[in-house]
Amino acid sequence: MKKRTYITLFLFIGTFRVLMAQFPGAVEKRSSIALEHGAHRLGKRTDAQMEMWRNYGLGQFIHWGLYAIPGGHWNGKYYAGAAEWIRSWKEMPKDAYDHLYKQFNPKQFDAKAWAAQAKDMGARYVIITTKHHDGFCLWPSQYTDYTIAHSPYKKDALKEIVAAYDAVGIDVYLYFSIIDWHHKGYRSDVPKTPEEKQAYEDFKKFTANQLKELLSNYPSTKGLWFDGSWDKAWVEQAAFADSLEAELRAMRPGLIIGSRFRADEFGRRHFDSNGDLMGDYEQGWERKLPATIEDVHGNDWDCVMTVPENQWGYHSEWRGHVKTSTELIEMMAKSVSLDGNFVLNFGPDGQGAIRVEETKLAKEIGEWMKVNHEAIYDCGYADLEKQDWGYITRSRKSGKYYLIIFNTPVSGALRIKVASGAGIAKLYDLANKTTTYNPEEIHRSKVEGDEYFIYLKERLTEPKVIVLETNEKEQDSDVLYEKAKT
Ligand code: FHN
Repeated sequence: MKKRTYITLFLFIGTFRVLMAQFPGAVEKRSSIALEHGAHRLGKRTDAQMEMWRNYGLGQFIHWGLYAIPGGHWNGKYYAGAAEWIRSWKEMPKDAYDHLYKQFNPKQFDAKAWAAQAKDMGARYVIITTKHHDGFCLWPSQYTDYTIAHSPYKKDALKEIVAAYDAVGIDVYLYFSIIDWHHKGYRSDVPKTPEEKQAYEDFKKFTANQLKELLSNYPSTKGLWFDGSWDKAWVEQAAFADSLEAELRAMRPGLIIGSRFRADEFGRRHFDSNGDLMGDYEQGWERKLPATIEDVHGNDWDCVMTVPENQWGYHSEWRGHVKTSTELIEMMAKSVSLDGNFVLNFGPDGQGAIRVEETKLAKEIGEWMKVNHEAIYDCGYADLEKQDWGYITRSRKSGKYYLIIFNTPVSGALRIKVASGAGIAKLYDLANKTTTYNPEEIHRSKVEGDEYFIYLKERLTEPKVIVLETNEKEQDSDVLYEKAKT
């Protein structure tokens, strides 16, 4: 390449990068090809239902099914994998697992107690496993006998759960696994023989029927949370899954479905072959968090998190690191500061009881939320420079900023850079609004006009929130929403 060509290319890339940096949410397109089964919408959904989802902040995940009975052990042996996967362990006879439903009789199951605990924790939505990979249905599906109706419990546990959470004002989302180890037609690999192909067609019909059944049996549910859609066989079903998704959306206007349901015609999942998100929010943040706002590409997203390292269903013996409530609160604050929701998983045992460790965490998170929920609910990305002491969120409704502090700086001073020319109007503790930080305590930096140092009154022993109101002109929520979009 000639020197001039190099310079032109260099300048072009430079200009492009500068533009991209100004619009961190913009997705760098890999290509622009005509897709029949790619994303059907560009950018965020802006309807009321989705806005409600975006503003939840905190959710609860529940994994509950037959795997809760062995609880990660079989014949006295410890299973080192995730408890809900025990059926796939060589030590666990498949047949033995498939008969566990005959023992499913959770005497301590109390949906109202679960809902009350979730409410106390501050959760605003719940995702409940209606059917995990084992294929066992927590509702009396008319399309299989492998359901709770055929267990000694007999009753529709899902109905009890939906009613209990509805009653306390927590929105319900239904988890549904595309993997179904129990269904004869289910395949993980692409079916090859005509018999296999026919069997897989039956499985697809069964899947569609069950999903429609769930939506009509539980009309108050707000969305579907899909899982297990990575199988090669399913990835090939772009056209089928796309039309099924359209049917489900038509059945329930406003229904929320994440990016883990279907692939495009080239097998791309989550993001289609043009780099656009398929579904209403990104569902790829499992047991991990984005580092910066650029990582979320301007999309809605949720982070689903386990308490131990990788256990979703009940495992009677947790090994490895078990997260503390402060760690979980920090993950929640980080999620909201990057425009996402944080969803914490619970795995009730075979009797339907929520384990002591989870109950303790729910209580501690709830105590923090009672004081500080304003910094989490209806909040999102603040568009202020990230600081080492913690996270900044901003209310999409009031425009207030929340400084969620996890580490007291050695100097005792929190650095904050407000929007250019905004200036600080009010600064006070969220826990005690009378604890204000008056102007003498704010030493405006001489170096840069909009940078402040806020001197904390004490070293923190637990995360605390300071509310910051600036002199920015009042903006209506639409404008704020646009800003948060990045
Ligand atoms: O295999 C499952 C796992 O058991 C669990 O249900 C999680 C929850 O998001 N999803 C799958 C792994 O990605």
